[in-house]
Amino acid sequence: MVNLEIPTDHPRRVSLEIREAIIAGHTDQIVATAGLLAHGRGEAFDYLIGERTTEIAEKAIKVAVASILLAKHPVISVNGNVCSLVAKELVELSKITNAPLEINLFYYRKEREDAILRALKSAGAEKVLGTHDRPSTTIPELSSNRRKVDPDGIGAADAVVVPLEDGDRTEALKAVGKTVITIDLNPMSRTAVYADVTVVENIVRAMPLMVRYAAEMKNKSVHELQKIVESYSNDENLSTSIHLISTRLEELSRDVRVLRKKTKPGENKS
Ligand code: PTJ
Repeated sequence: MVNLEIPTDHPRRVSLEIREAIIAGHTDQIVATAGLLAHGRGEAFDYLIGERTTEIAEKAIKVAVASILLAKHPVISVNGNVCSLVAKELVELSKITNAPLEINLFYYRKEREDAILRALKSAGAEKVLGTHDRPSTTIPELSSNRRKVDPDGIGAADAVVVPLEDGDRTEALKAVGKTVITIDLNPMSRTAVYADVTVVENIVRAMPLMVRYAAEMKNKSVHELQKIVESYSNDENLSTSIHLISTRLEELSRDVRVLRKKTKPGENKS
């Protein structure tokens, strides 16, 4: 539900629409108040990468999908921001890759869990793990609410997709031997640097591409998928992403006039 009427020719239309989706998610109790701040941080990094899917992000997306397809028991962790922005795509990716969805919240409130469950169900999810009526186990070395996980989900997973994640949990998941795949616009966040695969991209653009590649790559052999994963270095991916930001800033610092260039709504403004 969008409260603000955004003119179709507004140069920042797409960004404003995403913001409205987060605000609506907050009104509906899906998004934590801190999730609004997390979104603002993401917006700032999206500006720095130029609000587009970079080549390096698309490569990381393919590696992320290959890692999910190779896993014996992959799980997709869902928080409030992710649910409010890409519920439909989460369900699609879960179905294509047989990776169950598990609600796992940093700022846990039962009302939020219920709202997220409703949103996922209305987006087509049949089964959702991590709800309060399910058994739970704990991830050692983690003190936040997120230490509670579903024994049939993250508890048993060999690979976990944790988009828009806080660093402590990523480190704890790594410490118990799980492969961690994340989507995070900040290539310097702790999650980004501790994960095995970091897609430096807005989740709004990343998830539809992950769904598309999952459908395309699902029938690849294990050998082909392994080749994709083995040729990848997450450190290189992060270095290139940071370099891309610094190059872009350097170019803009030489000529800011390009920032005044007229663009169509949703196109890179710079
Ligand atoms: O719903 P909850 O209770 O589990 O809480 C969720 C939030 C997001 C509030 C919680 O996990 C949190 O505080 O996360 P952080 O530590 O702020 O990390 C969120 C990361 O996601 C930051 O590095 C942001 O730059 C990044 N981010 C924000 N919006 C997007 C994003 N990355 C990709 N796409 C976005 N749209």
